[in-house]
Amino acid sequence: MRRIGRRASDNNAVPTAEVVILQVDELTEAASNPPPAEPGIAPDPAGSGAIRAEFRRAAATAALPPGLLAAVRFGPATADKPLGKGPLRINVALTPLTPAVDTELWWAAGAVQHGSAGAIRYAHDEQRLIAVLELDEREHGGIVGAAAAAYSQMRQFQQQSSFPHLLRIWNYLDAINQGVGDLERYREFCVGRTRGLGQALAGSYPAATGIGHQHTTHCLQVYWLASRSPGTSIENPRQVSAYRYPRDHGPASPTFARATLATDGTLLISGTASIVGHVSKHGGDALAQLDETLRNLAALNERADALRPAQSPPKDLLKVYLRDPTHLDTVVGKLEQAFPGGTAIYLAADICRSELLLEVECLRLREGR
Ligand code: 3EB
Repeated sequence: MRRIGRRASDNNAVPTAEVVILQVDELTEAASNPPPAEPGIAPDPAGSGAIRAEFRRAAATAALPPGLLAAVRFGPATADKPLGKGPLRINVALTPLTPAVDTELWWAAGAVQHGSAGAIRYAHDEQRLIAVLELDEREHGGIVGAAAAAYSQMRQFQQQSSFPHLLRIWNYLDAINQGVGDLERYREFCVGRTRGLGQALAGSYPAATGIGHQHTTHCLQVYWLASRSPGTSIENPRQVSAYRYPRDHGPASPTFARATLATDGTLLISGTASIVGHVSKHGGDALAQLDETLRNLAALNERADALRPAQSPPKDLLKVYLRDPTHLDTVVGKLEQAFPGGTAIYLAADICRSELLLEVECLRLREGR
């Protein structure tokens, strides 16, 4: 992955070899069965192979439409996770706060294949791969061991993958603020993540989210989007890069970039909060935190705009993580104002620093829909 912004002194250890993934039970899904034209849905209008995603309500997708790479549903876990048929299904154990949308659909570019490798389940098309890894902390001696195992497995999988370039990672864990000082579970997660990654990705981190469940699952869930072609990491001029946070924020820095710009012009913005420099701002004031967060998002969009040609108006898919659901009304109006034409999923969730009340991530699509 190329980098923009602050310089990294670390080695770039990203594997670039095109090697076939070890596939346990790869199956080809009906390439000859193109998705039907639905109102408002054009699975790949220009045949461009660009990233295409949308938010929907699960009730409306009880039977998922064909042509999907993956479906990420937010809410209580459903019974079965069928393997080897249909899109990759991921369930994230966070409660949606509005009835409007609760499912993130990723459309496929071309034929979909899927399989598993160890605990990793994945699906890929001709351009990209989405994979998920869910580990029970109790089988790894806690969050440090689970994070180390997850990231070690991801690293090995990605190093052999035909889609070696990580664009985006989502991390969800229990009780993220439990524990004091360096024993806070988020900081322990960071220690395990660094242990599992080693020098892989150093200097070319992808965008990420790190968020806490509000009830016990015992599960560390990591899912990621990877590509055949490298993205460009983008940093925020208003913020210290997370991987350069000073020691006060924990023994191991968070290993993510503020955003990744994919080769198709899609911008994947990390979980973004009210942090300026490396310091949390506006403790206790949700509205002020939202304003600061919006300034951080605007700075990232501005950086990305300078790197790619003007295109059709963007489509923004936002996830808003709220520690306290009573802040919902305050946040919705302001966010809709800041992202006219955007779609948001609001989720009850804990944020990685206890003073932060909210976090917002954004997928800025450029396919003019
Ligand atoms: C921050 O800016 C807020 O640990 O992967 C945002 C996105 C945050 C990703 C991660 C953490 C992570 O430091 C927290």
